[in-house]
Amino acid sequence: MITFHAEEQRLHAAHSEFNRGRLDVPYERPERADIILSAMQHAALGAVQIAGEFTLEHAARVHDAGYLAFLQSAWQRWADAGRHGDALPTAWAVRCLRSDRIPQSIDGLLSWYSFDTATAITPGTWTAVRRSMDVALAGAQQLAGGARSAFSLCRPPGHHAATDCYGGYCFLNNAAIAAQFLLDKGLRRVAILDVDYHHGNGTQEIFYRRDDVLYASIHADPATDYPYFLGYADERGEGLGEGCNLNLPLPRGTGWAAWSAALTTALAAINDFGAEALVVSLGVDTFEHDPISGFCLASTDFPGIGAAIAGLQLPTLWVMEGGYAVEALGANVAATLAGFQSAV
Ligand code: SP5
Ligand code: ZN
Repeated sequence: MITFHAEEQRLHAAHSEFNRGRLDVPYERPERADIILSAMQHAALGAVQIAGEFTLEHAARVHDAGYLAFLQSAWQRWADAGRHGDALPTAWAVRCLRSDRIPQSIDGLLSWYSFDTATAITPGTWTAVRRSMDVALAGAQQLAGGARSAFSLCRPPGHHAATDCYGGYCFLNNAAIAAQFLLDKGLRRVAILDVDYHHGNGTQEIFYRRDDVLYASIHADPATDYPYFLGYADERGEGLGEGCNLNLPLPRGTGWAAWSAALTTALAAINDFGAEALVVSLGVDTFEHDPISGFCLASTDFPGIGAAIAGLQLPTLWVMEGGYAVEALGANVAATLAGFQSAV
């Protein structure tokens, strides 16, 4: 399988993220992509290539136009206001406030379009985000050209980004943009399997009322874990999309036995849906030593994820999402893809 990446993905580099009452060094940092790239170069799973450039029209198929205009201009507007540090929101239009007027000020806009304090906009964020989208689309293009699989080494990740808001280290929803690209190339049904530790609230929201994309996710129970407000099992899709959303929340402490049972359930749903291609939102923050997560998968479990997914026998695009245990990140990603490759 070809791995796609882009150097400019490093340019998104925050100074800090706010968690638990303190500013931490960001968990989602540029070296993550370097580490995974190096692992892929050594894994001999196939060629490693720089992604070409795609137009923003692909993003506009799943994101709001005003949101895209905001993301492109946010850093400049922040700098024009005389700010130098990370651009972060400070207030949100929650239940007791008005949400019928889109603010005009940069501070109002940062709040309007975001949902957490851990996702800073920095001078290079937009360039990195655009290239991360290119990386996803380069992989999707491979599938559209008949490839059995491709790996899009995206950074920053995407699955928390919704139609018109960012958060969870995510700005453009790379997996959703790739899935939409495949539909626009003529596929009728695409499934997205999200194995990141966190629920992909953005992907769910984007496709919630549609019947051409099945979203299936295995993740930490939102009762205890980020993103807290979405990811429960009773979210099944709405309208046309009813039955096209499958959430499989699991408790903290879940290990391979229960996790792989949920994977079997998700794969059966994807098979029943009649998907013509699969996009995998690949997070390896399910790893037992991940610094922000609570599942207990061992490095030796990851090949089994890839092998089980190969059993679907679908064209499969792997899109990188989370995973923060940098010492094991490269090995865990390469092991997952190697498990897939040896089973196809
Ligand atoms: C793509 C992805 O995996 N995004 C995850 C975003 C999670 N952000 C909130 C993390 C809260 C971490 N709590 C700190 C635990 C320190 N031990
Ligand atoms: Zn995650």
